[in-house]
Amino acid sequence: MEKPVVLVTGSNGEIGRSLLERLSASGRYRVVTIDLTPLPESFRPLCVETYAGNILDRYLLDQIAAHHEIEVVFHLAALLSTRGERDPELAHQINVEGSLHLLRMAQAQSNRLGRAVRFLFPSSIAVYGLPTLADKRAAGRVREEAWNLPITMYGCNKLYCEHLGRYFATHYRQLGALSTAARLDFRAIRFPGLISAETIPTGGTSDFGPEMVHAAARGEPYACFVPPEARIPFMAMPDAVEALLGLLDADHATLSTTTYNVGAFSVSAGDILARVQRSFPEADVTFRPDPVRAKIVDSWPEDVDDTRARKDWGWKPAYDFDRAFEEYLLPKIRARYAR
Ligand code: AKB
Repeated sequence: MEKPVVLVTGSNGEIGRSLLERLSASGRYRVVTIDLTPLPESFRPLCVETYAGNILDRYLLDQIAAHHEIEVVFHLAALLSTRGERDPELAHQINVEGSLHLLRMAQAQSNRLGRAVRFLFPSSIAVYGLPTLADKRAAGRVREEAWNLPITMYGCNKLYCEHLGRYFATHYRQLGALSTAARLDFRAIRFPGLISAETIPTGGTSDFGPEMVHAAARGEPYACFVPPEARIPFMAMPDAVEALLGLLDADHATLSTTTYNVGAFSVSAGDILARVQRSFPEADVTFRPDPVRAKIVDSWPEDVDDTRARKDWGWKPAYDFDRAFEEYLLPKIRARYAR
């Protein structure tokens, strides 16, 4: 039997590249990708087909769907929180209209195949909005339903798309479709800030974590845009990819919701600096808070309650803060910059 086709949007981004490697290592799928920028040569052998194009191009999406029997979609393409504040309308277009196009395409595929296409959507801690630091401290680890009051366009977009996905999965009926039409199987994960050894993020607000680590490893000075006490949850990239695959593989019957928190470790910018200095004593880091970006980080929770993901589909991060540094970030980043 042919392996199922997986479509990855935003394949050239941070999560995308790690996911492609992991999907290829699993040997279970044929991977098709779409990203605005062409995939680097080294990633092409991991895919059966790669498209350079825009997810707002419905004609292109229809073409992709016509050429492949897509059974799984990882819709990773997005404009992140800092970039989204610079151009909120563009963020809305990409994050909401783009997601709607993908959902519609996947729904049509479900109907065509006669079974539910699984649609994996990376949401974010940006859907939360704690109005004050006192609220943030008092809230501690937030549950999925709490504080859904985002202060960024990106956070609003992610929260809305979680609902859009839930709507497609539970209520949507295409006009004229047979009552037996298969519904989309939508599953979302609210990711914390992600730290990858391979790539440096762009346009996000949790970027201060990975930027500090990479700058120290490169021996470059870094001006951190949040104060040392700014704290949010973070996760090492391999855990983020495992979370996506864990939720993908979960039996639908075990899922009590369409959207899950996942956590790993909660640290402040000062904690990250202290850990960086242990490995790179020469690290030249200063704190120069940017009021807009610091406010966004202040509005995000200190930590998330991921009890539901642990219970429903066995989520458990492999990397805590120390292990993420010792066994993943430091060895890989050192090797990367030595090259
Ligand atoms: C961002 O900073 O915008 C993202 C996120 C937390 O979703 N990394």
